[in-house]
Amino acid sequence: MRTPEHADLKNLLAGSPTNWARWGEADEVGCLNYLDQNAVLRGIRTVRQGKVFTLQATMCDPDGDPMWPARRQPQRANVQDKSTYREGASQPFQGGLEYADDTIFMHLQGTTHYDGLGHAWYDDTTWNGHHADTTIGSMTRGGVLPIAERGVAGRGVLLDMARHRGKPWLDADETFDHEDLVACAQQQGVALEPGDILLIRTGSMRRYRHDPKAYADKLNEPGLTYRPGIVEWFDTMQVPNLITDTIANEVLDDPAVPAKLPLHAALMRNLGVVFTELAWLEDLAHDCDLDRQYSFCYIAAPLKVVGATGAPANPVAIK
Ligand code: UVW
Repeated sequence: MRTPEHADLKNLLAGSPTNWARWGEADEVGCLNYLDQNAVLRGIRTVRQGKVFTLQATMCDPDGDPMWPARRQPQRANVQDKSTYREGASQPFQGGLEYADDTIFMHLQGTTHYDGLGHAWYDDTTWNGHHADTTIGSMTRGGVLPIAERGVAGRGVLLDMARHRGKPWLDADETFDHEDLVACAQQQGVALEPGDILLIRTGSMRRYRHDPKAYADKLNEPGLTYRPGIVEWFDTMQVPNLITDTIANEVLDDPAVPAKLPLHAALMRNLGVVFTELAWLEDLAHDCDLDRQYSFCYIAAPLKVVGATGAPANPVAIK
């Protein structure tokens, strides 16, 4: 039973911009279309120092990995190693070479990952107007494969909201909006340009590694929140890809907003902004704080998993 204050996303987002059909009815990569050859070269032109940062969070950490509660921790296991040779279950190759192998069981969204544009929907309709039945069993529209095949490259800009607010990490339910992002960029001395890939650091990964139990006990991450004008801002800025160090790229619960995860609806489903979640931004952010270079060449591609709603990635930032 819905309470009277519960607003349907359909009502909340009535009149909000969409990019459906903008790049054709068959499009499955949305705002990645902004990353044309000139945009890639614009990213490459930011490289001045030769510093490389990898942005995937370590996975299968003995202390656990941050995870949406409905998802299980990844489980990696050796299926062959020195012990299987000792037990006689494996035989060395002729000449004596032996090897180790392992398997993993994981949610494809169980570490730093890209989501396909059909990953989240409302009103039975996904990105570009496809029926939500296209998600059943295997994604026949808006899966992660088209993103994986295209790849993502361009000018990335880090907005370090935690440092901007003078904290090691934002509080569990702390929110910010597009105006805060602009203020953060100004304080950092970086000019945001249309087509920039946005990386937003809340410090949540650091907070998780500091105390995983406290983090999981009160799971409400900080993050972007829905405010009038925010969708228009993303649209005007032509943001192709939003990357954060949180599970959902937006605050999980904002009492001032009468619907959950409205930015999945407004940005991913309606505008076609590609989401990357659970990124490790700590090393990059520390370096940006030291050298004050907050723009870089960002390059990423998720794994090419046919039919998947999302897939892991280890993005790279080069300064
Ligand atoms: C949900 O928010 C449900 O999933 P994700 O964090 O992968 O977008």
